[in-house]
Amino acid sequence: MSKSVSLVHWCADDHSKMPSLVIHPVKSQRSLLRSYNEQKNEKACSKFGGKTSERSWTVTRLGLLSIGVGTLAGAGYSYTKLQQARAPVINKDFGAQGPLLVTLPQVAVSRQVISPTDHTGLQLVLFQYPTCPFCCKVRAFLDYYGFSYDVVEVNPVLRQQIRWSLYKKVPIVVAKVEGGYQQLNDSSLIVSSLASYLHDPMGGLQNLLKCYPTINFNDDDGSLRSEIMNRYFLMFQGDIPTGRTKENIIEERKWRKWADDREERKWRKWADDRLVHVLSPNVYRTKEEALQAFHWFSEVGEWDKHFSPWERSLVIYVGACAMWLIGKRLKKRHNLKDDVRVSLYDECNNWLKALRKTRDLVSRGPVS
Ligand SMILES: N[C@@H](CCC(=O)N[C@@H](CS)C(=O)NCC(=O)O)C(=O)O
Repeated sequence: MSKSVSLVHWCADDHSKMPSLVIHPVKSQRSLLRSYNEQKNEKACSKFGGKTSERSWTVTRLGLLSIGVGTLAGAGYSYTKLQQARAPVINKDFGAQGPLLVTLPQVAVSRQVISPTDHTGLQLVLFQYPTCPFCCKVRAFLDYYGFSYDVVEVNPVLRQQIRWSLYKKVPIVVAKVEGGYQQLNDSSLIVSSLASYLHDPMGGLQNLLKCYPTINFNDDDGSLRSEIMNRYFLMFQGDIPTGRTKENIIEERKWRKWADDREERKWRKWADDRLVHVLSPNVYRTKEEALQAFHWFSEVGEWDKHFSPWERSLVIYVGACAMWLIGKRLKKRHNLKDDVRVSLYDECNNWLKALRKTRDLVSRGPVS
C-alpha cells in the first residue's frame, strides 16, 4: 500500500469534497500501516450503513461529556477545599466540657469489673475494642487505681454500640454525674480527668472537664484538626489534695525528680506518640499473624457471646485484613525499621533505661 494514503484526510466541513492535505509527522512504518488499516476498517464499516462511525461519534461525545463533568466536579471540590482551609475555624464550644447525656446509652454491657475500694460513685462505662492500645491504656489505669466499671465491647467494623456518639473513636468513658451522664472522649483526657478527680473530688468531674477544652484548627494542609488542651496535666482546681501542704508537695518533688509531673507527662506522651505506633505493625506483621491475633481477641473477648456468628466472622476477617494494611501504613509513616521487631525493642529499651535511672534515685532516697 502506498504510504501517501495516510497523509490525505477528507475535510469534514468541506462540501466540495476537495481533499485537504494534512501533514502528520512521519513516525514509523508500523504506525503508518496501523493508521492506514484503521482508515480501511472505518471505510469498510461505513459501507454497511455508517452505524459504527455514528456510534463512535456518540462514544466520543460521551467521553468528552464525562471529561467535562469530571473536570467541573474536580474544580468544584478543590475550590470548596480551598475555601474551607481559608475559612476561620470557630471554636464556639471553647472551654465547654464534652456532651452531657440525659440517659445512659441503651447498649448491652459485656462485662463488669467490680472494685471494692471504689467510692467515687461515678458508675463508669467503658466503650472499647479489646484490640485498641488506647483502650488497653485506659483499662490499665482504671484497674490500677481501683475503679469499678462496666465494659461495652464495640464491634470495630460496624460500631453500632457507639452510634449514639458524635465522637467516633474508642475509648469513650461515660460517667454518672449530677444531672446525667458525662461523656469523656480520648484516652489521655480520661486518664488525666479521672486522676485529677481522685485527688480532688469536691470540685466535681464536670468542673474539672472545663480545664480540658478542645481547640479546633486548620493544619498546614488545610485539614480540620482538634487538640485537647492540658491533656497530659492533672488539674487540682486551685485546691491542695487532702492531707497535703504546698511545701510538702514541693519538698517531695525536690528529691523524687523521676516522679515529678514533667517526667510523667514525658512518658505519657511517649506512650501515645511512639509506643502505640510500634505495636500495631508488630502485632499485625503478616496476614497470618493478623488473623491469629484476631482469633485470639475473639477468644479472650468472648466475641461468640457478644456478637452474632456472622458479625464475629466479619470482625475477624475484615478486621485482620484492615489491621494488616494499617500496620504497613504505620510502619512507613513512623519510619520503623525493616524488621519492625527492632523498632519495638528500641522503644522498650528506651523505657527500661529510664526505669533503671528511676530505681537508682529511689534507692538513694531523699536528698538532704
Ligand atoms: N487520641 C485518641 C485516639 C483513639 C483512636 O485512634 N482509637 C482508634 C482505635 S485504636 C479508633 O477508634 N479509630 C477509629 C475507628 O476505629 O474507626 C485516644 O487517645 O483515645
